[in-house]
Amino acid sequence: MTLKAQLESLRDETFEKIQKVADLKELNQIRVEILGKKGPITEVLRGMKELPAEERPVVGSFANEIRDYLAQAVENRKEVLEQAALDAALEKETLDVTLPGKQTPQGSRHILSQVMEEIEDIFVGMGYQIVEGYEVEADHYNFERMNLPKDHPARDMQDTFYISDEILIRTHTSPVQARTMEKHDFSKGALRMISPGKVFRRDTDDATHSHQFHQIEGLVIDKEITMGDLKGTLEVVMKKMFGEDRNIRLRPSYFPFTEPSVEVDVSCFKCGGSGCNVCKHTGWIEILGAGMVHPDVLQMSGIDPTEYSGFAFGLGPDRVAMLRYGVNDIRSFYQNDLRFLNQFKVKE
Ligand code: FA5
Repeated sequence: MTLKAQLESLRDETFEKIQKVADLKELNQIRVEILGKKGPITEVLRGMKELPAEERPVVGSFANEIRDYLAQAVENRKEVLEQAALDAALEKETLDVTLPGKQTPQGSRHILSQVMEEIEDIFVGMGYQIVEGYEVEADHYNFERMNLPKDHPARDMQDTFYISDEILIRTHTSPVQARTMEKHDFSKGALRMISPGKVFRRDTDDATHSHQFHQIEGLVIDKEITMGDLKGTLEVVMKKMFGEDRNIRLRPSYFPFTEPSVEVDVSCFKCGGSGCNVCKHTGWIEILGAGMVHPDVLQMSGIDPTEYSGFAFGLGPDRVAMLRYGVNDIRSFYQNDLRFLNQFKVKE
């Protein structure tokens, strides 16, 4: 067989092989075998020096032609196989864009946080600062500085968990009053603050009592603050919270840290005062405790009661939320039942 015939049959056999191969790895093997440095075509080209001079260019260019032809065939086959592999992968990984997406459950602020933030916004709008207190508090601030010395009978109403004789978990947010008063620089103006937070008491849980609940403390100290300022402030706040038609009334009460002390009622937002199940047919809803800061409390915080006076109040936002949303058991707020909590879901 002539060299030319040999090359021709090599071309045809290889071409056929290339067309049949179904795998990219095998195709590469064929390429290396036939077109590589040790392949038959390179061998022919290498053996050309044995040929008579006039045949060399003819054989050389024919061998080159075959090499280019086969290289192109490999390239074409490679494209076909790659496309087929891609088609198969796409077929396997078909994405149905009409399927419903996976739902990621999204949380929302707790209803009590929402109510507290709403009350905070009202006071911030009136120029109050928000002060954070400590949930683990000293007996000194929780009781003594609030005019409740160790043997005071009113301590019984606010028993709590003691970490040591002097450290407890606070029973109200009132200790923040003492902590803020002793730090305030009155040369820079009046003190106007609120302090929201958790408080804890040895109360038996029932529909309106929880051993852990929230309070929002309020305190204003300046020269010539009167009971009129307290009443006016609370009236504005209650109207913002429960509607412009609301009225408030003050009833005498007792707290060791205020003198005089009052309980504040707001006219019922459901019946407007005529009597219904929300206001227990009285027309009024008890909403907070308040009073004029006791002179002894001012004095203990280094403030001269002959020069300064002030008012303070303590509000229970859990009870506000209960009234506002008709929740008849305070424990619902703390049981983490999503069927209950999701009713108050807000879009953040
Ligand atoms: C106080 O704690 C006073 N420190 C409030 C105060 C501050 C008066 C400043 C004057 C000046 P009292 O114990 O009444 O007061 O609680 C205040 C509010 O907390 C109540 O009106 C009620 O809304 C809420 N509260 C009290 N105990 C519980 C409880 N166990 N569960 C839920 N809310 C409660």
